[in-house]
Amino acid sequence: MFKKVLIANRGEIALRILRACKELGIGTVAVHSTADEAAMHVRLADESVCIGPPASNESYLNIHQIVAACEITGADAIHPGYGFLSENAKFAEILEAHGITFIGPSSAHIRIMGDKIEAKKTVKQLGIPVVPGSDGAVSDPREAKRIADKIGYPVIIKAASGGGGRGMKVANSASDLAEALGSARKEAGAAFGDDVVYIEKYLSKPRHIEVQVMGNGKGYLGERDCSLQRRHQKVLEEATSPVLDDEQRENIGMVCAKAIGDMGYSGAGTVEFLYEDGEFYFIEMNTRLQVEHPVTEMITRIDLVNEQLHVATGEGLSFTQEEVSFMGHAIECRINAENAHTFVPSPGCISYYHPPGGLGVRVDSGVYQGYQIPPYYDSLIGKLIVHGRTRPECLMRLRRALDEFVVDGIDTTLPLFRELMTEDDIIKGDYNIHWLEKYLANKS
Ligand code: MV4
Repeated sequence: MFKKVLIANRGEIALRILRACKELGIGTVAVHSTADEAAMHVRLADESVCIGPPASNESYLNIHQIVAACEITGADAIHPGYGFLSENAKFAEILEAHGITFIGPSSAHIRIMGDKIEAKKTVKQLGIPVVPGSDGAVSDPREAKRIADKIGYPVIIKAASGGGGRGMKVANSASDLAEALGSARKEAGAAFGDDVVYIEKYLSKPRHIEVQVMGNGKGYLGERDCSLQRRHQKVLEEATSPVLDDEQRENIGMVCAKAIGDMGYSGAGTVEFLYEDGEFYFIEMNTRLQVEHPVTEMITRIDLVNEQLHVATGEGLSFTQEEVSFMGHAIECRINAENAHTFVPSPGCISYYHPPGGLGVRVDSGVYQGYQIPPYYDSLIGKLIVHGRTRPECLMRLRRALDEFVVDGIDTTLPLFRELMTEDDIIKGDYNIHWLEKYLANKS
């Protein structure tokens, strides 16, 4: 096992990784910006290194500073968490060249999945069902029309370097198509420095369901339903999906596990699908540990970060697929330092903090009473994850935990979740990717 791991992240995920390292007796190195001197991840780590000023570009994204911190402290591996450098193929490549283990897949796999056209081609060949569309890049409006006529309208145009919803355009008919193509290319060029786009059939009311894969083609850990989102930011995630049965779960899980095995993929990964009318359609693959991984941990009782560490040393997974079972139901609420109605960020001092506890309740957070939330980073300050034997029991417990949770001094999204717990569609699990935005629009 590694002797010392450097955690190239901050906030709740840095704590999550620290905890897994401590349980394995691995030494920990925190890195931090000058704005994060009082952050919990710095306090809990065995050692810490200041890597730069508040701006992420100069600190948490500063590859040279992070590699230097690694060499100074003698850490033998880096866990990137999510966001920041977690899906940066160049970073993984530089670590490979320095003989530092990147706790994640190879730089080659990160690069393939970062190109949405390559990703789709790759997984399609390996038997994963994809959204019908162009086989590759499309730049000529006449070719676009030929493809759209074949797959049928509406169609969606997406950036090959995109993801997270930027640079997407929907065309409802042939008369919209040329303009949608032009504006998608222009937006993609401006946002990503790459104007390559592709075309897909537009699915109008899908759910977003993602499959957790792990390691070496032997592990799939079920799915998460992440359909409740606002502006491409997930708000609440649950496992298992309220709309899948055991047979569907096993089928899509096996297809994904086999594909990543054939690919020689190593580490944690998420295969993202849109799900509509009983069918799965691949859209993207994430090559990192995700924010919402705890719901999978709660229903499988498997520590995903521990497994990542074991896979990264070459030891492999601690479980076989036969040992994996899905028990009960878990829901995660993302607690952001934001106004629950306007979603305006709310940095500042947490004057009082009381997290909930009790059976089936988990809070992953890096904050504490008296902590000053800096304005420079993502507004996620914690996650409330609740487990129950059934979905109704989970909801009942979540309502109770939300009532116990007190965060004073700043605005948080907690009031939104308390509201959602009384909504019929949420209670029934009857929602798609558009549900939350429609709900919020109707309220105001
Ligand atoms: C789509 C789609 C409908 N049809 N693709 C948005 C983010 C990007 N990762 C993929 N996205 C979508 N792709 C087809 N062919 C609708 C979305 C989409 C979406 C997907 C997942 C979660 C939330 C979403 C919100 C709006 C649009």
